[in-house]
Amino acid sequence: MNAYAFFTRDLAARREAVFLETESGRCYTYADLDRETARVASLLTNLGLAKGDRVAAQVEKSPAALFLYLGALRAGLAYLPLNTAYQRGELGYFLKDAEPRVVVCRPEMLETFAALAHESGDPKLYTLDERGGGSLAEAVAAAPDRFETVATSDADLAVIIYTSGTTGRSKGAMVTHGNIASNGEVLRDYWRFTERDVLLHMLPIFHVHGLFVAVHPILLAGAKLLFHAKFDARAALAALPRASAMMGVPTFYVRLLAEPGFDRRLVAHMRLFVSGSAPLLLDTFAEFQSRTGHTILERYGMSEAGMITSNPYEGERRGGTVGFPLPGVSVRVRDGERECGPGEAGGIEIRGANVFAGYWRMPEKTREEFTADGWFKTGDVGQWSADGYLSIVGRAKDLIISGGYNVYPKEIELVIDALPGVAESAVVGVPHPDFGEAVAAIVVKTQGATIDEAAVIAHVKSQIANYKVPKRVVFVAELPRNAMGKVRKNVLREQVAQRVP
Ligand code: MCA
Ligand code: AMP
Repeated sequence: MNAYAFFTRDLAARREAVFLETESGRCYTYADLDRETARVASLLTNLGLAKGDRVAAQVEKSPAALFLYLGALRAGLAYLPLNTAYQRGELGYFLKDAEPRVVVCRPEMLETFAALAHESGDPKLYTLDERGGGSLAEAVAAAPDRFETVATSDADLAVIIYTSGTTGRSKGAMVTHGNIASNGEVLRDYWRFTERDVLLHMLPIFHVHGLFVAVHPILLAGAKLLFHAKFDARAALAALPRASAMMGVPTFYVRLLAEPGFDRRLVAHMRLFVSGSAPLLLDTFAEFQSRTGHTILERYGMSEAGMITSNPYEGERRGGTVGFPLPGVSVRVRDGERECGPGEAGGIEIRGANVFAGYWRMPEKTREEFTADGWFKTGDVGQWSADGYLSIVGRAKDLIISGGYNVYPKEIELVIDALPGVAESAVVGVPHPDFGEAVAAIVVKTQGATIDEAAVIAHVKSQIANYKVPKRVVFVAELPRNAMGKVRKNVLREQVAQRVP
């Protein structure tokens, strides 16, 4: 079934209910959702796009951007959301790889995309600004507001999410209608969303957390979103009295706790706080509990699989753990071929209707990431407790998670190594009070080179997304290596940890 049709199957009964309210108080009902997504779907279909064709978007968060996603879904097209921090080089790769037929961008990026379009199949370009204006808005406004949702099967492609890889090359995770429909329904039920809920939505909508997890259960429940363009602690304090639930990355909760006005009284009426995308530190978990009386519910997921495990709604929410496998999701922890018992660390492998269909045009890579018996290897290292709670105790993949964004060291090392004066570099994640982990670079100069920290930072900033830029650059005479010649990143991590932030 088409996931949009599934999410909105009760829409006729709640047309006048508010689906989304913006920061400035503008409301969109479920009837508006129906009309706006019909217009998007009509426009895209009338352009000749057919099932499976890609629609890419690098736009600011706005109701129109959300309707673009849901309209593409409704038309059976594959939506490709792009982080607004991505720069030209990153974007060029995504467009060439995915070959979208339509690209929607911010007005100030039109020239960049026009230049890239020539090398990637000449997609049709539209603009959309943060207020919902631009050539897309004009075309959508002129399109019919009725549309018969395109029938799709569970296996049909709904979204491509690019995730960086350990080699520095990004992979497009193919997420299907069946993946998002099943996961959305499980989350609505597990976290008990009903039409009475009001979710404070401050996450970006170009990743799974903000686009799927914080939207699909709301649609299915007929609930309401308080839709803010970005996270802001003060704005959250002002909005929380009208909300019943909130979802965020750990940095959101760290920043809320830094606000003196964030107290028990302000959130006494709240039903649920959910955290994910990165480890929630035990300190944050405990301080939140003592300050507000609420126990944050931590869950675990990834782009390739949506949500995998969750702490319980009722029952003990245990800090430092990500709870139990969600209904319909199987999780095993293995050390090689052997299943680990409680207290033993091993690779987390998963199976279920939530697991993606593979990496876009990378059959080899896809095969590598699945076991012979069909389980997806997450690259996370986990451990069961005796009573069945899963903890994430490490990562087999060389990955840094900063403020909920994934950063693969290899990609940054390649950029730094290309700078004249650099002999080689190593990038590691170090503890950071705000972002959980921060990117740090260790650089070896070529003989006689005069580059400094500012030059390295400026160079990286000019090439790739800003959240990937090292917060600190440290120069050393040589990189520590093991007998195999591999850089000993754990040694470097300890050496630079004291020097960040
Ligand atoms: C911003 N900056 C960052 C980050 N965000 N640096 C490191 N890590 C970050 N996450 C830097 C910018 O480069 C900039 O530096 C400066 O901070 C200010 O930027 P600004 O955009 O104003 O920052 P902010 O508004 O304070 O943003 C911080 C944030 C944001 C609110 C924590 O990063 C955020 O919303 N993160 C959520 C990420 C997320 O949704 N992840 C879900 C992935 P300069 O000025 O030098 O340029 S989905 C997922 O992981 C799976 C499926 C799951 O389980 O959910
Ligand atoms: P992404 O590729 O952006 O979907 O990020 C997925 C990764 O985020 C997972 O593979 C985990 O490493 C990490 N992650 C998500 N939720 C949690 C959590 N609650 N605790 C620790 N790591 C998490």
